[in-house]
Amino acid sequence: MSEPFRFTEDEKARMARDGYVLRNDVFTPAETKAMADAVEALERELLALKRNDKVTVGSYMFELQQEMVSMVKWEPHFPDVVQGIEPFAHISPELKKWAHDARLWNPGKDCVGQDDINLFTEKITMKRAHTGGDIILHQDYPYWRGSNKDADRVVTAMIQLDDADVANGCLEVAPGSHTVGMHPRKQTEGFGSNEMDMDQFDLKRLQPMEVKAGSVIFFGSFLVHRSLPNRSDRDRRALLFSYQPAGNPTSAENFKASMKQRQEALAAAAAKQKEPAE
Ligand SMILES: O=C(O)CCC(=O)C(=O)O
Repeated sequence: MSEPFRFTEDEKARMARDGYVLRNDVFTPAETKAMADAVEALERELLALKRNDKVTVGSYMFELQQEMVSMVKWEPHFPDVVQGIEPFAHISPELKKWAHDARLWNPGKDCVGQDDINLFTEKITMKRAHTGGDIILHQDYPYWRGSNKDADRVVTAMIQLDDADVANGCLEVAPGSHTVGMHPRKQTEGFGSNEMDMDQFDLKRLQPMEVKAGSVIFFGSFLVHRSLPNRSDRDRRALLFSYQPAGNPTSAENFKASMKQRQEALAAAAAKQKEPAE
C-alpha cells in the first residue's frame, strides 16, 4: 500500500510544470495555533538574549546569535521587529517535530525525488502587522548552492500560520519560472548578488498565493518568489521547512562549522557601512 499524503500524479505534473503545489487544509486550526504559539515562545526567548550587532547585507538586516547558533533577520525599516529566524529546528524541539510530520515529510519525498530525505534548513517568517517588510524577489538556489551540493533538489514546504492575502503580504510565485536555472541577479558584490535583478524579470508573471492558515505550499529551489510588505492589521507568519536528499549536512551543522566566517563577513559588511561615502 502506498504511503499516505504522497503526491498524486496530477500534483507531480503540476510541480514539474509550475514549480510549486498548494495543498489546502493540511493542518487543523488547533495544530496551526500550536505552531504559532511555539513561534511566539521562540521569539520571546530570542528577545530576552543579549543583542549583537545588526548588520544590513543586501536587502536584509542580520544579527548572528551565537548562543542560539542561528541568524535572526530584523525588519530593515523597523529594526526592533524580528523578520525571521533561520535555522531553528535545533533550538525548538516543539517546532522541529512538525518537520517530520508525514503530511510534509511524505510529499517531500516526491518533491526531492527520492524516499531517503532529511531536513536541510528551516525558517520562520514573522511578517508582523504594519511593520512586516518585503522579502525581495529571489530564487533559493543561489543562496544554497555554496553549502549544498544538491541545492537544485531542495524543496520547501511553507506552512501558513495565518490567513494570507495581498493586504498582509502573502507569498507571490511565478509559475514556470523554475525551468531556466538561475535568473539574472543584481550586479553587486557578496550576499546581495543572490537577489534577482527586478528590471530583468517580468513582474506580471507573479501570482499572489492567497491561502488560509493551515495550508502548505511546496516549491522547488528555482521557483522565483517574493512577498510584499504587510499593510494590514494582521500578522502573516509562516514556517518553511526545506528538505534535501539524505546524507547532506543540515544548515545548522553548516552554520556551526562556519560561525567564525559568518561573524567575519558580517563585521566586514558593518565596517564597510561605516566608511564615509565617496
Ligand atoms: O515568507 C515569505 O514571504 C517568503 C520567505 C522566503 O522566501 C525566504 O525567507 O526565503
